[in-house]
Amino acid sequence: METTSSLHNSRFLRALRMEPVDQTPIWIMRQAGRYLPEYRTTREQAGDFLTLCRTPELACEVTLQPLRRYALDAAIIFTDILVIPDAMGLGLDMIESVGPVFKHPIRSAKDVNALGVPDPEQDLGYVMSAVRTTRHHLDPTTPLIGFAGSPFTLAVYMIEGRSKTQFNKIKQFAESRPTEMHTLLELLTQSVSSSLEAQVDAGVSALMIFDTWGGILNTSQYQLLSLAYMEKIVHRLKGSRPNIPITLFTKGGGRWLEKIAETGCDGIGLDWLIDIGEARYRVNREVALQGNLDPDALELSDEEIETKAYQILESYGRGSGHIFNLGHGIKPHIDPDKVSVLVNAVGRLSRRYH
Ligand code: 1CP
Repeated sequence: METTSSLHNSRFLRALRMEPVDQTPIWIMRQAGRYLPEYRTTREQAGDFLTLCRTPELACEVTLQPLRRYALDAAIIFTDILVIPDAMGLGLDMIESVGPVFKHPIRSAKDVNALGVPDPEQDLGYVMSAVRTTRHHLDPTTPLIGFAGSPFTLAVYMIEGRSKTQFNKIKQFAESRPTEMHTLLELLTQSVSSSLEAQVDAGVSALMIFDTWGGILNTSQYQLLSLAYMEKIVHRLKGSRPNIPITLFTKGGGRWLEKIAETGCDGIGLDWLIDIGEARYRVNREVALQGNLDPDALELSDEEIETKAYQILESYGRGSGHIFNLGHGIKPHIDPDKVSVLVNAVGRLSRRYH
């Protein structure tokens, strides 16, 4: 079987299409990041996080770093979900030990009405250049993943103004200003869709939408405020860029797998709280599943990491449609050698399931 001879036939893209593979593909959420010493060096060279994002050669370099160390099946372009709100005029600052902060958060209806939809090639041109540069330097058979935040998750940061919040402002805004809330989500849907289309045109082979905060909502709010807008994005992309697989990741979304599958997405990202075998049963084996090792498992012994990887492979069972990953991003204090243990274990242990 020809499995790795071309980009189209890469394990990662085949698994997303539920086609047979020789072993389970793997990549790691936040695989380029602070746990890697070479990332910290390049970030220092850039001076700060946003300069790193805005310098295509450096963004390309950090995108490729994890692939030099590990036998990963996909690269993910180095950028951030918050560059879209930044391009909409909110002014992103990345403050050491605080995290992302917006200079002009959304406080009123007036603030929503002042927002525009960014032109991806003009206002986010550095992201598209980073994609083109990375595609040029990346192994031609390795897929590059493009991404964006979900409209709801972006709205959380835009209204709360910063990370590590209690989510009281977003909940208050959604309750007391439903019209403006939907106007904002609609603007974000357009902005995210055109950014994803431009990333495809620049060379990414798959797309992922990170809905990090959809899980703070109850079921009806989730459908209304988060899922409905992700569904609009999926529909638009399926019309405009039909061959590009889309994975939706809602952290805490195990409650809603059937509904997420109904959007027409190709893959669902799972956090570590749900059993992947149960998830596979619930989606009727109709979409691919990505996940779902607890990120804290990388602090365990090598043997324990292998056991945990085995348990996930065994729970998913035989056949394609599984992309191994963590259930959320890798943490900055993890020992890079533990990632080798995991990647090698998944390669070795997964063959018997295919
Ligand atoms: O170097 C640094 O100190 C900055 C840390 C960092 C990194 C490495 C931030 C700030 N962003 C990124 C890059 C990034 N962000 C990538 C590409 C790297 C890769 O995956 O290899 C991706 C996919 C993201 C996505 C992202 N950014 C999400 C969604 C995924 C998730 O983890 O839930 C979110 C919520 C953000 C916002 C953000 N940007 C940065 C931080 C520290 C955060 C989280 C803030 C918070 O805790 O709310």
